[in-house]
Amino acid sequence: VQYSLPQHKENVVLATGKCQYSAKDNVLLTDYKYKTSTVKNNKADGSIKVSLEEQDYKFKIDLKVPKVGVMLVGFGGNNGSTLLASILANKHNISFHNKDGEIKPNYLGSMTQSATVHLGRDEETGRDFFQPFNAVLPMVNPNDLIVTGWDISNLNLAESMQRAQVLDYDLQRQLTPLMKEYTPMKSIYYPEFIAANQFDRANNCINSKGDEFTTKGKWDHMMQVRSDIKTFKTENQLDKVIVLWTANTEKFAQIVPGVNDTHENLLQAIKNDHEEIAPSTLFAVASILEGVPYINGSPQNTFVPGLIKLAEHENVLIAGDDFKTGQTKLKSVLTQFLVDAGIRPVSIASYNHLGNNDGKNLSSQMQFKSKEISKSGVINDILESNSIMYGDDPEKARIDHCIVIKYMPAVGDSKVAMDEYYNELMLGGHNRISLHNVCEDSLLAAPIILDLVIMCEFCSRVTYKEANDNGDYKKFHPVLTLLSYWLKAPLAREDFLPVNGLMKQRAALENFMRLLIGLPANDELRFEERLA
Ligand code: NAI
Ligand code: DG6
Repeated sequence: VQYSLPQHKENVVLATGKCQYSAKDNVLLTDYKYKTSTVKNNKADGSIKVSLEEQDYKFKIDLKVPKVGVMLVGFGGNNGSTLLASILANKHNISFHNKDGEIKPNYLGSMTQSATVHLGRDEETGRDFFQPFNAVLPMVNPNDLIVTGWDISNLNLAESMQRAQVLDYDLQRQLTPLMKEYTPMKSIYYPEFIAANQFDRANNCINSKGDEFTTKGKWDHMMQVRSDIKTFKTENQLDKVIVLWTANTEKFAQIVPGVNDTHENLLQAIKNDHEEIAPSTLFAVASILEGVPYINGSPQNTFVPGLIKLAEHENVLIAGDDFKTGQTKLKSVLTQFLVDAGIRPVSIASYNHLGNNDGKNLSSQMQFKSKEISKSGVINDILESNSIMYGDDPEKARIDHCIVIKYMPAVGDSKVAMDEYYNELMLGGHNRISLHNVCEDSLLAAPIILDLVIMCEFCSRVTYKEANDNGDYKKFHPVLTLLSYWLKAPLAREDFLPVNGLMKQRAALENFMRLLIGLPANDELRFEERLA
């Protein structure tokens, strides 16, 4: 089986014996035996019964890379402008100078562009062989993404980039002529959902007359977004579009029975101009009704039950919430390491201060609350995995974990995160780990946005069925939890819990790529070395 990788100008030859290539449809068909185990924990007689389960699946991967458009809500923000700048710098191969010398464009921080997958042992050298993540199966090249978006602020993207103060001046200078060609589309601004200190920014809104904003006509606002999506898709002759929220953090919406609990109620509530309908709800609904995947990069609970049900009803991919960039990414590694090493975290104090517009918005209590919820939950499943240290009741497996965020304009986008991990050791000892982490928020977030888009698109080209099923191949469940690696508070489908540990999330992605080319999950057993 052989296929080409457009981004890499090389061919992959698969001799795994599990794959077939169909030239007629340009698809790869792969057989995979999924093995898992279930446990019956019988507390009455103190026994634990472990059973093995196996299921044969067939996967179909469409190898044609489509032309993809990305629509960012919050296009003119720090993340939005940094993302566009990174694409244009790479696409036009713009090098620039800073005090360290010449910097060539790159996509560091993007797992799909700058990390690798373990494929096996090199026949000749005996060393492990690693292939770029995006060179296992054909993926969209970020340089080919067509980008647009909405913002409540009317600055063009060159001005937004200057306002963001993220990139070195020499790069900004070279990018300005390209960036100024992009202007955000008008957006929806309902003042009560974001901090009052954002009011001055709102001069590019479909629901305003001068300084007056109306929250009446929510259905029409949603339909305007649908129309923007349709127009963008047609004018750019796109095969696919993905919408991603990287606008300000909103306050949490209340879950109100009869309003946002079912998809029918949610649509009716939009028609009724209900006060719990946020701008992000309208963007998500518009995307889903257009059959376009929607990703939430902020912490607010856009995915109320009615919205998840709408995505299920329309069979459209959704993922969220809140990009996992600096402090939290490290926390989901470090806490997992401690707990898996049998060291008992007792408390984690997480402080951060930042001076960008995100920090300004989060200085308001309701918006901070959304972020606090998102940042607090990331260790729960890790603690719950260890009954020796935290007891049998998962609901009670909690430690002191405080989140503090302060707005400090002087540090700009260079968010400073300080964490103290206080851990219990053997025989009453304690260990204290203090971390000081200057995150560079938008330079960490922009590559994550790329990964979310690229992997979301890739997953939409993979379908599956049980091996004995003669019917059609099916899409993945609309709640695309494979994207959890990039998200602080991973959205889980009903009856499932989120997985936060970064290494588990990474293993899922790596093994997913491996299974699609007929390889078993990476188990690190390495028998060739360990057995006599
Ligand atoms: P930002 O404040 O620079 O950008 C947000 C943009 O959204 C602004 O340009 C604002 O005018 C616009 N906006 C606000 N409401 C809007 C609406 N209804 N429609 C369209 N545009 C609207 O913030 P930044 O730093 O770009 O972050 C964006 C979001 O991503 C924030 O919610 C932040 O909490 C979240 N986030 C950022 C991370 C990072 O490391 N940079 C990590 C995790 C989440
Ligand atoms: C301060 O916590 C502001 C937030 O928007 C964060 O910068 C962002 O959520 C990234 O957080 P973390 O914990 O992933 O670095």
